[in-house]
Amino acid sequence: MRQSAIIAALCLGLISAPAWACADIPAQARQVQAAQFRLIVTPVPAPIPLNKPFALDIRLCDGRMAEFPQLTAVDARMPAHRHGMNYKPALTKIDWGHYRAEGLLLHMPGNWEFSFDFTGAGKRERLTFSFDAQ
Ligand SMILES: [Cu+2]
Repeated sequence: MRQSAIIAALCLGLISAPAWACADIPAQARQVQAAQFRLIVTPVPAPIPLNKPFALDIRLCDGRMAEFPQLTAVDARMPAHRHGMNYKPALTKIDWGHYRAEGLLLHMPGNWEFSFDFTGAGKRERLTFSFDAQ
């Protein structure tokens, strides 16, 4: 009886805990706070290179895993120049709240805005951060 209660508690803990320790955030990661979760984006390689392809490791933290929205698109554009990238990144879902975007390339120096589009619970949300490519 006692043992089964402990096992049940462990199972509940595993279910509600994030798949990834959100405390282990790389120094090169960018963080964006949303209403229901925190977005953590780590470039690979880091820092983001200019004129070379790179990937983004994308994780959701601090929320209930079961309520994490789906990441549907990742993009980057230069607001001042009104253009985007010349390549469309490929987005892969690795695990619940864990994604990888491949094939991004910033083809000129200056201010870029990264965007992350989420869909969940019948609503859409876009999170962004800016990056000065040099
Ligand atoms: Cu530009």
